[in-house]
Amino acid sequence: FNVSKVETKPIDGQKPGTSGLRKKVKVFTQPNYLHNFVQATFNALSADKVRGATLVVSGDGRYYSKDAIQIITKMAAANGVRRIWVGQNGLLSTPAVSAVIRERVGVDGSKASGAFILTASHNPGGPHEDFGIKYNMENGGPAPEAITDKIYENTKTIKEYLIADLPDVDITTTGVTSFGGPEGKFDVEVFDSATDYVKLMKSIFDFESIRKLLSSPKFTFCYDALHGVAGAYAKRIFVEELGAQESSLLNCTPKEDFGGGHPDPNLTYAKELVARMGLSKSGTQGEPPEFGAAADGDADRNMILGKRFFVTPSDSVAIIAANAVDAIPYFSSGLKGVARSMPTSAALDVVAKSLKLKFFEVPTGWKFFGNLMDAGLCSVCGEESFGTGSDHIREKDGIWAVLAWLSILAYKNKDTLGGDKLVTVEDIVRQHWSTYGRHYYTRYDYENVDADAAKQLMAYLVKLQSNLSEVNEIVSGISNDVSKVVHGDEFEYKDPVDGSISKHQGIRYLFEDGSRLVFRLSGTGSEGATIRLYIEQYEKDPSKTGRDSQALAPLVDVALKLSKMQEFTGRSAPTVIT
Ligand code: VG1
Ligand code: CO
Repeated sequence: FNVSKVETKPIDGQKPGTSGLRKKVKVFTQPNYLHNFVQATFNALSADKVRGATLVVSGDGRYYSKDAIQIITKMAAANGVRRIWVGQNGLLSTPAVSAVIRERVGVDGSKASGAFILTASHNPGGPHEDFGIKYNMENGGPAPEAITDKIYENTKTIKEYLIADLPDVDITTTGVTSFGGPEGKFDVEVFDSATDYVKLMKSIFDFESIRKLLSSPKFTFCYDALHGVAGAYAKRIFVEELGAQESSLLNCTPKEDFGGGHPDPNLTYAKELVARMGLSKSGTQGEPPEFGAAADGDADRNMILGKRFFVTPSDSVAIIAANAVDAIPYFSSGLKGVARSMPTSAALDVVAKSLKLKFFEVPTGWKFFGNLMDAGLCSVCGEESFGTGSDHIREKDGIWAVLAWLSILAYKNKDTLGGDKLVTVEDIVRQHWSTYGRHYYTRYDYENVDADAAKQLMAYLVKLQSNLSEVNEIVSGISNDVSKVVHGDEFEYKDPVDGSISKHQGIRYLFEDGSRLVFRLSGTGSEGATIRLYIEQYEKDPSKTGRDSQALAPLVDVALKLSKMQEFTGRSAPTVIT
């Protein structure tokens, strides 16, 4: 093949957010838009990570992925990359990409040093919806800010990109296609999307004990991939390896437009699963399964449900951490430490304290956990946004979280599966609350708010936070049922491993009784601004941990009035509550 240099000009707005660059498909398909970003990425990496390197290119299969894979392949060849690895049909979940970078050995013995992941995660897909791209490094984790900043700087000065005149490569069948270029050979290796990931999961969990649980007539199961890429793994793992019935899989055929749905595993968007689990307001058809779970588009998120019971993601990571050593072989020699993102509830903190584990609070986004894991400081971590994971890879992992829960259920039921009483998801959570206390928690999202209005609201909160007596005066005027604000700040993080500092990571109001209000702007939206409001209240008294989430009502009221939410945004209600 031949390589050409194509002249181009900078395009505005190519700044990677919390998890890569996410925009509407019609933005990505503008002339040179993807090309500029990909070349800017190559230029941001050190030469040895490009020339002669092996890179993975795949994603959640959303609309425009197939075209993007061909473009990136041609640009990689032109930039001196030696090999491109593609999951069959371009499909690899985000956690599987991380696993492939870390574990996979190519047919010729090669190892990958990075990946372009093509996904906009939980955002809808299709010609009028979102596309996304992010770069992951040699450790399998998202590029750190030093690299994403460099990529963004490069997009502002780019003048040309390189592209090879390769034919389109068939990505529907596995095997290697080789080409000869000006600098020698270039290979495209297409491989099965699930093999490496399944192998890794089998090395972490006791599949035999999970299989016993799933085959017990007392235990019923349901998994909803929301037509995302998790479907490419669900059948292999849950049905073929673990013996679940095929009818327990919902929406497990990956689709370019996620079947027109919003592939976000929460109580609002995973409607079918929510109804099956008996949690829908409109009632249920028959007896719900004992366990249900869902994934997002790229399968790094998870939602865990019991029969008529929702497990908050903040509780989920705390419960996994509390039980990991007993229930999951990978952790049998102990946890190195645990970590959560700042807005995630402090349920994990209480577990860490009681088990005397190292504990870290990092900014939102998975890239901050990676350094801790690489340094051997953290085994289990999670975010309130339905993300849970461990140091087996450097991304959050939706199916791992489900297997972790199934392992805990198998462990808790190991002596009693033959009897008639099952220890349920709800039992496990209530037991956890009575031991550690309960963190009531809710998140309000205001999507597609006018960007200036959102900025003003945040600026107002930053200013207000510096004067606690004024804050407390306002708070006491709103409600007598909340405690006093004792601290306010803008969260800032110093990475304990490399010393890098991340500023402006959200505004916090901390209350005397452990309650918290957090406000931050989303870094993953593709339109306007999204304001996230996180509300949390701690209840230690076991006689009070059974109340429903109405317990939070006074604090919600304070949050909305204190921030003048309606005044700034014109919104009387959030877009989504999780
Ligand atoms: C959101 C979540 C954050 C998560 C990120 C990527 O970011 O809040 O916790 O890590 O999405 O998840 P933001 O900046 O919009 O709040 V995914 O599943 O999109 O890779
Ligand atoms: Co995701």
